[in-house]
Amino acid sequence: MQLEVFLEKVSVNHGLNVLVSHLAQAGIEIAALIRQGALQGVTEKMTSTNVQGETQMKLDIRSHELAVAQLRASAVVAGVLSEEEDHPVLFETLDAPFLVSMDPLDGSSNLAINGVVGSIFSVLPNIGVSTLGEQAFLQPGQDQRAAAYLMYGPATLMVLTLGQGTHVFTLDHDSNTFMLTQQTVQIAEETSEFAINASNQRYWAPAMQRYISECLQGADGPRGRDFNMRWCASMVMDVHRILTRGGVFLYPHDRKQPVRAGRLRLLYEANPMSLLVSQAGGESIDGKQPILAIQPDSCHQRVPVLLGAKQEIQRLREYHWQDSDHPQATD
Ligand code: FDP
Repeated sequence: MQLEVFLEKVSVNHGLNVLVSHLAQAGIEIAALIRQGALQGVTEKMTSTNVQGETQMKLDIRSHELAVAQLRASAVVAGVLSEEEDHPVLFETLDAPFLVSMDPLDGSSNLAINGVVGSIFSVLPNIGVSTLGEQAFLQPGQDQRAAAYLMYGPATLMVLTLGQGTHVFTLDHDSNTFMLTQQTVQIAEETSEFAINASNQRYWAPAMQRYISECLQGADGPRGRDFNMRWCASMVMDVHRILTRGGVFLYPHDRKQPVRAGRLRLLYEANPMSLLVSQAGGESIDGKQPILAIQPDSCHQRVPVLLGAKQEIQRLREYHWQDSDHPQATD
Protein backbone atom coordinates (compact mmCIF):
# COMPACT_ATOMS: atom_id res chain seq x y z
CA MET A 1 0.00 0.00 0.00
CA GLN A 2 1.33 3.44 -0.93
CA LEU A 3 2.03 5.93 1.88
CA GLU A 4 -0.66 8.34 0.61
CA VAL A 5 -3.29 5.57 0.48
CA PHE A 6 -2.33 4.48 3.99
CA LEU A 7 -2.66 8.06 5.28
CA GLU A 8 -6.12 8.46 3.76
CA LYS A 9 -7.13 5.21 5.45
CA VAL A 10 -5.86 5.89 8.96
CA SER A 11 -6.01 9.67 9.36
CA VAL A 12 -8.86 12.13 8.89
CA ASN A 13 -6.50 15.06 9.37
CA HIS A 14 -5.94 16.14 5.77
CA GLY A 15 -3.37 18.79 6.76
CA LEU A 16 -1.28 16.22 8.63
CA ASN A 17 -1.44 13.86 5.65
CA VAL A 18 -0.19 16.63 3.37
CA LEU A 19 2.63 17.36 5.79
CA VAL A 20 3.72 13.70 5.98
CA SER A 21 3.73 13.47 2.17
CA HIS A 22 6.06 16.46 2.04
CA LEU A 23 8.36 14.88 4.65
CA ALA A 24 8.46 11.79 2.47
CA GLN A 25 9.32 13.92 -0.56
CA ALA A 26 12.15 15.61 1.37
CA GLY A 27 13.40 12.11 2.23
CA ILE A 28 13.35 11.06 -1.42
CA GLU A 29 15.41 14.12 -2.38
CA ILE A 30 17.93 13.69 0.45
CA ALA A 31 18.26 9.96 -0.32
CA ALA A 32 19.03 10.81 -3.96
CA LEU A 33 21.82 13.16 -2.87
CA ILE A 34 23.34 10.66 -0.45
CA ARG A 35 23.34 7.88 -3.04
CA GLN A 36 25.64 10.02 -5.20
CA GLY A 37 28.29 9.92 -2.45
CA ALA A 38 31.53 11.68 -3.30
CA LEU A 39 30.07 12.58 -6.73
CA GLN A 40 27.87 15.08 -4.85
CA GLY A 41 30.62 16.13 -2.43
CA VAL A 42 28.82 14.24 0.32
CA THR A 43 31.88 14.06 2.53
CA GLU A 44 32.84 17.72 2.18
CA LYS A 45 33.03 19.73 5.38
CA MET A 46 32.00 23.38 5.67
CA THR A 47 34.00 25.97 7.55
CA SER A 48 30.83 26.80 9.51
CA THR A 49 29.60 25.22 12.74
CA ASN A 50 26.02 24.71 13.91
CA VAL A 51 24.52 26.01 17.15
CA GLN A 52 26.05 23.00 18.97
CA GLY A 53 29.53 24.05 17.79
CA GLU A 54 29.77 20.99 15.52
CA THR A 55 31.42 21.33 12.12
CA GLN A 56 28.73 21.17 9.45
CA MET A 57 28.99 18.93 6.42
CA LYS A 58 27.91 20.21 3.01
CA LEU A 59 25.14 17.66 3.11
CA ASP A 60 23.85 18.87 6.51
CA ILE A 61 23.13 22.21 4.88
CA ARG A 62 21.70 20.75 1.64
CA SER A 63 19.41 18.42 3.61
CA HIS A 64 18.24 21.31 5.77
CA GLU A 65 17.46 23.38 2.66
CA LEU A 66 15.58 20.55 0.94
CA ALA A 67 13.50 19.79 4.03
CA VAL A 68 12.70 23.47 4.67
CA ALA A 69 11.62 23.90 1.02
CA GLN A 70 9.28 20.89 1.25
CA LEU A 71 7.78 22.04 4.55
CA ARG A 72 7.24 25.56 3.21
CA ALA A 73 5.59 24.14 0.09
CA SER A 74 3.20 22.06 2.19
CA ALA A 75 1.46 25.29 3.32
CA VAL A 76 0.40 23.54 6.54
CA VAL A 77 3.56 24.41 8.50
CA ALA A 78 4.11 27.75 10.24
CA GLY A 79 7.77 27.28 11.17
CA VAL A 80 10.68 24.86 11.40
CA LEU A 81 13.26 24.39 14.12
CA SER A 82 16.35 22.70 12.70
CA GLU A 83 19.59 21.47 14.19
CA GLU A 84 21.33 23.50 11.51
CA GLU A 85 19.91 26.93 12.49
CA ASP A 86 20.19 28.80 15.80
CA HIS A 87 16.61 30.06 15.56
CA PRO A 88 13.47 28.59 13.97
CA VAL A 89 12.72 29.49 10.35
CA LEU A 90 9.25 31.05 10.29
CA PHE A 91 7.11 30.92 7.14
CA GLU A 92 4.57 33.40 5.78
CA THR A 93 1.86 30.87 6.77
CA LEU A 94 2.17 31.82 10.45
CA ASP A 95 -1.33 30.58 11.29
CA ALA A 96 -0.84 27.18 9.65
CA PRO A 97 -1.72 24.26 11.98
CA PHE A 98 1.73 22.70 12.53
CA LEU A 99 5.30 23.36 13.64
CA VAL A 100 8.14 20.98 12.82
CA SER A 101 11.39 20.32 14.71
CA MET A 102 13.98 18.39 12.75
CA ASP A 103 17.46 17.03 12.49
CA PRO A 104 17.70 17.00 8.70
CA LEU A 105 20.78 14.77 8.67
CA ASP A 106 21.44 12.81 11.84
CA GLY A 107 24.65 10.86 12.30
CA SER A 108 26.36 12.83 9.54
CA SER A 109 29.83 11.87 10.81
CA ASN A 110 29.01 8.48 9.25
CA LEU A 111 28.99 9.98 5.75
CA ALA A 112 32.78 9.91 5.65
CA ILE A 113 32.69 6.10 5.97
CA ASN A 114 29.68 5.55 3.67
CA GLY A 115 27.65 4.64 6.75
CA VAL A 116 23.93 4.89 7.41
CA VAL A 117 22.46 8.31 8.22
CA GLY A 118 18.91 9.58 8.66
CA SER A 119 16.54 12.53 9.04
CA ILE A 120 14.34 12.95 12.14
CA PHE A 121 11.09 14.94 12.30
CA SER A 122 8.77 15.94 15.15
CA VAL A 123 5.38 17.47 14.30
CA LEU A 124 3.81 19.77 16.91
CA PRO A 125 0.57 21.72 16.92
CA ASN A 126 1.04 25.43 16.22
CA ILE A 127 0.04 26.92 19.57
CA GLY A 128 0.63 30.49 18.38
CA VAL A 129 4.04 31.00 16.87
CA SER A 130 2.90 34.40 15.56
CA THR A 131 2.75 35.77 19.10
CA LEU A 132 4.99 33.36 21.04
CA GLY A 133 7.86 33.16 18.53
CA GLU A 134 10.31 30.35 19.26
CA GLN A 135 8.65 29.70 22.65
CA ALA A 136 5.90 27.96 20.64
CA PHE A 137 8.34 25.10 19.92
CA LEU A 138 8.88 24.41 23.63
CA GLN A 139 6.14 21.80 23.96
CA PRO A 140 6.55 18.45 25.73
CA GLY A 141 6.96 15.41 23.50
CA GLN A 142 3.61 14.00 24.57
CA ASP A 143 1.97 16.84 22.57
CA GLN A 144 3.52 15.72 19.28
CA ARG A 145 1.00 15.07 16.51
CA ALA A 146 3.38 12.84 14.58
CA ALA A 147 7.00 11.75 14.46
CA ALA A 148 9.08 10.12 11.78
CA TYR A 149 12.56 9.26 10.70
CA LEU A 150 13.97 8.56 7.29
CA MET A 151 16.77 6.03 7.17
CA TYR A 152 19.21 6.16 4.25
CA GLY A 153 20.67 2.67 4.28
CA PRO A 154 20.84 -0.09 1.68
CA ALA A 155 17.10 0.63 1.46
CA THR A 156 15.52 4.01 2.20
CA LEU A 157 12.87 3.69 4.91
CA MET A 158 10.35 5.99 6.49
CA VAL A 159 9.28 5.02 10.00
CA LEU A 160 6.20 6.95 11.05
CA THR A 161 3.77 7.37 13.89
CA LEU A 162 0.62 9.48 13.91
CA GLY A 163 0.05 8.46 17.54
CA GLN A 164 -1.58 5.12 16.85
CA GLY A 165 1.18 2.62 16.27
CA THR A 166 4.50 2.78 14.47
CA HIS A 167 4.64 1.87 10.77
CA VAL A 168 7.49 1.19 8.33
CA PHE A 169 7.50 2.25 4.66
CA THR A 170 10.17 1.31 2.11
CA LEU A 171 11.05 3.55 -0.82
CA ASP A 172 10.55 2.03 -4.25
CA HIS A 173 13.33 3.86 -6.08
CA ASP A 174 11.81 3.05 -9.49
CA SER A 175 8.52 4.82 -8.83
CA ASN A 176 9.75 7.15 -6.04
CA THR A 177 6.91 6.06 -3.77
CA PHE A 178 6.98 4.79 -0.21
CA MET A 179 5.20 1.45 0.24
CA LEU A 180 3.94 0.12 3.58
CA THR A 181 6.16 -2.83 4.48
CA GLN A 182 5.36 -3.22 8.18
CA GLN A 183 2.02 -2.05 9.54
CA THR A 184 2.71 -2.50 13.25
CA VAL A 185 6.09 -2.49 14.95
CA GLN A 186 6.28 -4.15 18.36
CA ILE A 187 9.43 -4.01 20.51
CA ALA A 188 9.93 -7.14 22.61
CA GLU A 189 9.70 -6.35 26.33
CA GLU A 190 12.79 -8.41 27.14
CA THR A 191 16.20 -8.18 25.55
CA SER A 192 19.81 -9.23 25.94
CA GLU A 193 21.30 -6.51 23.74
CA PHE A 194 22.33 -2.95 24.56
CA ALA A 195 23.79 -0.05 22.58
CA ILE A 196 26.06 2.47 24.28
CA ASN A 197 29.25 4.40 23.58
CA ALA A 198 31.33 2.56 26.17
CA SER A 199 34.28 4.94 25.76
CA ASN A 200 32.41 7.34 28.08
CA GLN A 201 32.16 4.76 30.84
CA ARG A 202 34.31 6.57 33.40
CA TYR A 203 32.00 9.61 33.19
CA TRP A 204 28.74 7.72 33.84
CA ALA A 205 26.72 7.95 37.04
CA PRO A 206 26.82 4.92 39.40
CA ALA A 207 23.39 3.71 38.18
CA MET A 208 24.71 3.33 34.62
CA GLN A 209 27.99 1.80 35.81
CA ARG A 210 26.00 -0.79 37.72
CA TYR A 211 23.62 -1.59 34.86
CA ILE A 212 26.36 -2.09 32.24
CA SER A 213 28.66 -3.91 34.62
CA GLU A 214 25.87 -6.39 35.39
CA CYS A 215 25.22 -6.89 31.66
CA LEU A 216 28.94 -7.48 31.04
CA GLN A 217 29.15 -10.10 33.80
CA GLY A 218 26.67 -12.05 31.70
CA ALA A 219 25.79 -15.58 32.75
CA ASP A 220 28.25 -15.35 35.68
CA GLY A 221 26.65 -12.21 37.17
CA PRO A 222 23.33 -11.16 38.72
CA ARG A 223 21.53 -11.10 35.35
CA GLY A 224 22.26 -14.79 34.81
CA ARG A 225 22.54 -14.50 31.04
CA ASP A 226 24.96 -13.13 28.44
CA PHE A 227 24.37 -9.76 26.78
CA ASN A 228 25.43 -8.58 23.34
CA MET A 229 26.49 -5.04 22.42
CA ARG A 230 26.08 -2.87 19.29
CA TRP A 231 26.92 0.81 18.64
CA CYS A 232 26.51 2.42 15.20
CA ALA A 233 27.03 6.07 16.32
CA SER A 234 24.02 6.94 14.20
CA MET A 235 20.88 7.33 16.31
CA VAL A 236 18.55 6.50 13.43
CA MET A 237 20.33 3.24 12.75
CA ASP A 238 20.63 2.27 16.42
CA VAL A 239 16.95 3.04 17.09
CA HIS A 240 15.91 1.22 13.94
CA ARG A 241 17.72 -1.89 15.13
CA ILE A 242 15.81 -1.66 18.41
CA LEU A 243 12.49 -1.32 16.60
CA THR A 244 13.41 -4.26 14.42
CA ARG A 245 15.05 -6.80 16.71
CA GLY A 246 14.75 -5.30 20.18
CA GLY A 247 17.31 -3.99 22.64
CA VAL A 248 18.03 -0.74 24.44
CA PHE A 249 19.72 2.42 23.18
CA LEU A 250 21.58 4.32 25.89
CA TYR A 251 23.09 7.80 25.74
CA PRO A 252 23.13 8.51 29.48
CA HIS A 253 23.96 11.53 31.56
CA ASP A 254 27.74 11.80 31.83
CA ARG A 255 30.24 14.14 33.46
CA LYS A 256 32.38 14.54 30.34
CA GLN A 257 30.98 17.99 29.67
CA PRO A 258 29.36 19.05 32.95
CA VAL A 259 27.48 21.99 31.41
CA ARG A 260 25.26 19.72 29.37
CA ALA A 261 22.89 17.07 30.68
CA GLY A 262 23.22 14.67 27.76
CA ARG A 263 24.29 14.49 24.16
CA LEU A 264 21.04 14.19 22.24
CA ARG A 265 18.69 17.03 21.45
CA LEU A 266 15.29 16.90 23.13
CA LEU A 267 13.14 18.55 20.49
CA TYR A 268 14.38 16.88 17.33
CA GLU A 269 16.05 13.65 18.47
CA ALA A 270 14.82 12.45 21.88
CA ASN A 271 11.14 13.43 21.52
CA PRO A 272 10.37 12.03 18.07
CA MET A 273 12.32 8.82 18.75
CA SER A 274 10.56 8.44 22.10
CA LEU A 275 7.14 8.73 20.48
CA LEU A 276 8.06 6.16 17.82
CA VAL A 277 9.41 3.79 20.48
CA SER A 278 6.47 4.22 22.87
CA GLN A 279 4.02 3.65 20.01
CA ALA A 280 5.86 0.39 19.36
CA GLY A 281 5.43 -0.76 22.97
CA GLY A 282 8.82 0.39 24.25
CA GLU A 283 9.73 3.01 26.86
CA SER A 284 11.93 6.07 26.96
CA ILE A 285 13.35 7.91 29.97
CA ASP A 286 16.11 10.38 30.78
CA GLY A 287 17.11 8.30 33.80
CA LYS A 288 14.23 8.96 36.17
CA GLN A 289 11.41 10.54 34.16
CA PRO A 290 9.70 9.82 30.83
CA ILE A 291 11.28 11.83 28.02
CA LEU A 292 7.84 12.63 26.62
CA ALA A 293 6.86 14.42 29.86
CA ILE A 294 9.82 16.83 29.92
CA GLN A 295 8.88 20.50 29.58
CA PRO A 296 11.58 21.91 27.27
CA ASP A 297 13.33 25.10 28.33
CA SER A 298 15.23 25.90 25.15
CA CYS A 299 15.14 24.97 21.48
CA HIS A 300 18.45 23.09 21.33
CA GLN A 301 18.29 21.56 24.83
CA ARG A 302 20.12 18.26 25.31
CA VAL A 303 18.92 15.35 27.43
CA PRO A 304 20.13 11.89 28.41
CA VAL A 305 18.21 9.20 26.49
CA LEU A 306 17.56 5.60 27.57
CA LEU A 307 15.02 3.88 25.33
CA GLY A 308 13.80 0.53 24.08
CA ALA A 309 12.71 -2.75 25.70
CA LYS A 310 10.28 -2.11 28.56
CA GLN A 311 11.78 -4.41 31.17
CA GLU A 312 15.30 -3.03 30.78
CA ILE A 313 14.13 0.59 30.86
CA GLN A 314 12.15 -0.13 34.03
CA ARG A 315 15.28 -1.67 35.58
CA LEU A 316 17.32 1.38 34.58
CA ARG A 317 14.71 3.69 36.09
CA GLU A 318 14.87 1.76 39.38
CA TYR A 319 18.67 1.94 39.44
CA HIS A 320 18.57 5.70 38.83
CA TRP A 321 16.05 6.25 41.63
CA GLN A 322 18.16 4.11 43.98
CA ASP A 323 21.25 6.05 42.99
CA SER A 324 20.73 9.12 45.15
CA ASP A 325 24.07 10.65 44.09
CA HIS A 326 22.94 10.81 40.47
CA PRO A 327 22.14 14.42 39.52
CA GLN A 328 18.66 15.02 38.10
CA ALA A 329 18.86 14.93 34.32
CA THR A 330 17.20 18.30 34.18
CA ASP A 331 19.54 19.95 36.72
P1 FDP B 1 26.08 12.84 15.04
O1 FDP B 1 26.78 13.68 16.07
O2 FDP B 1 27.02 12.16 14.08
O3 FDP B 1 24.96 13.58 14.33
O4 FDP B 1 23.00 13.34 16.83
C1 FDP B 1 24.07 12.95 17.53
C2 FDP B 1 24.68 11.66 17.07
O5 FDP B 1 25.33 11.64 15.85
C3 FDP B 1 23.70 10.47 17.07
O6 FDP B 1 23.13 10.20 15.82
C4 FDP B 1 24.56 9.32 17.57
O7 FDP B 1 23.81 8.35 18.26
C5 FDP B 1 25.52 10.00 18.48
O8 FDP B 1 25.61 11.36 18.09
C6 FDP B 1 26.88 9.38 18.40
O9 FDP B 1 27.62 9.75 19.50
P2 FDP B 1 29.14 9.28 19.76
O10 FDP B 1 30.00 10.14 18.88
O11 FDP B 1 29.37 9.52 21.21
O12 FDP B 1 29.25 7.85 19.38
